[in-house]
Amino acid sequence: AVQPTRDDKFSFGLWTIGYNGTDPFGGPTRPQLDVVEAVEKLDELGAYGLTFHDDDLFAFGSTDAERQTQIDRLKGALEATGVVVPMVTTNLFSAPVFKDGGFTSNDRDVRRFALRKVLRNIDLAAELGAETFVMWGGREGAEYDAAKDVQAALERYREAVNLLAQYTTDKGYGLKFAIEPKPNEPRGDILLPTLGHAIAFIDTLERPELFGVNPEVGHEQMAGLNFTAGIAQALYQGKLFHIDLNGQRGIKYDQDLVFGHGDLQNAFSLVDLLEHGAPQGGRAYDGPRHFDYKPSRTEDITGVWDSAAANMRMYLLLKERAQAFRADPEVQAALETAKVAELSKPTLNEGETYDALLADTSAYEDFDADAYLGGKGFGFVKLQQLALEHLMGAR
Ligand code: 3MF
Ligand code: MG
Ligand code: MG
Ligand code: MG
Repeated sequence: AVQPTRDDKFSFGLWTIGYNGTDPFGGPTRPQLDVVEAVEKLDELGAYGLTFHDDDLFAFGSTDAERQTQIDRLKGALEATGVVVPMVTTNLFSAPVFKDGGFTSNDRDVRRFALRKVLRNIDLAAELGAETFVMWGGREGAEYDAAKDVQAALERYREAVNLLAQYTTDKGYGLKFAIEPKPNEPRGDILLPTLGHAIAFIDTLERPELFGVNPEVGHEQMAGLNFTAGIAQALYQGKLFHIDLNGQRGIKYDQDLVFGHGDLQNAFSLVDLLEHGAPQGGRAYDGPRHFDYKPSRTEDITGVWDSAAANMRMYLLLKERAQAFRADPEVQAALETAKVAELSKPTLNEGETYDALLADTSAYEDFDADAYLGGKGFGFVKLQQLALEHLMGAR
C-alpha cells in the first residue's frame, strides 16, 4: 500500500528533482538533470506527472529551435512512459529583467515583456494538455515601502491576469489558473503573501471562477500559519486548484524539505483532510499531489531519487495512519465527546428568526452557563493524544 501508483496522482516539478544545489552562498553541487531522464525515473518510481517552468525546460533566451528541441524531447519521453503534464508554470523571477518583478515591475516595458512571455507559455501548457497554470509571483514585491505602490501593483496584477483569462477563454484552452502565495523570499515582502490574501484578491477579477490558489506547505508555515487550516478554508471557498507539498521547520527561510520532514503533525492532519475531506461533508480535493521540494545540496543523484521516493512514501504512510485514526472506535468516541460533528449543525433551528431566538428562554434565561465552570470539558487533549499515537504507529 505504500508503493506509489498512477492513481495516487503524485507529480513533481522539474525544478525540484532538477535542483542543482545552488543557494545564495554556494554554486551547484550536482550536474544538470536532463528532462528525459527525469521523466523516465519519475515513471519508474510511480509518479504520474511532471510539471515545469518554461525556463526549466529551455534556458531563458533560447532560440526557437533550441526551445522546440527540448519540447520535442519532453513529448517523446511523455509518450514513451505515459507520464502526463498536469500543470505548467511560469518563471518571472530568475532572469535579471525581472529583478523588480514581472506583472508588477515599476518598469512598464518589463510588464509588457512579462505578459508576452507568459502568453507564449500558456500556449505550450495547452499544447501539452495541462489543466492548471500556476503563477508564483516571487519577485512581485519590494524591500522598501516607498519603492512600491502596493495598490498600483495589485491593479497591474489584476490587469495582467484578467488579460490571461481573456486569452485562454478566447482560445478555448479550458485552463484554470492557480496563484501561489508566499510571504517573502526572494523579495523582502511579496504581493499576495498568504492564501487568504490571494483568495480575497481573486474576488476582484473579471473571471474569478477561472482562478484558485496553489498553496505550498512551507510558504504558509513561513508566515507562522497552520497549513491544514488554510487548506480547509481554500476547500471551503472552492479555491483549492492545486497544492505544493513539502516540509518546513518553523519561521525561517524556505526550506523545501521532503513532505513530512518538517512539521510532521501538520502533515498528518493535512493528509487526513485531503483524503477524508471535512468529515461533515466539506469539499474534497482530487487534483495532483504535487511535490515542490529541493533535494538537499548534500545529496548526489542517488540521494535525489531517494528523496523523491521519500515524498511519496511519506504521503502514503500518513494516509495509512490517517485511515487507522478514522477507523479507531476510541477515536470515534473521542470525536463524539469533542462534539466535532455538532459544529456542522446550524446554530439556528430551520426557519428560526431572531424573534424566535429572543423568545427561546432555554437559549439564555434558563441556560446554565455556570455548568461550564468545572464541567463540560471537550476532551480535545485526549483526541490529540490518540491522533499522535496513530501517527507514531503506537496504535
Ligand atoms: C518558490 C516556489 C516556486 C513555485 C513555482 C511554481 C520555484 O518558493 O515555491 O518554485 O512553486 O514557481 O509556480
Ligand atoms: Mg518552499
Ligand atoms: Mg517554494
Ligand atoms: Mg511552490
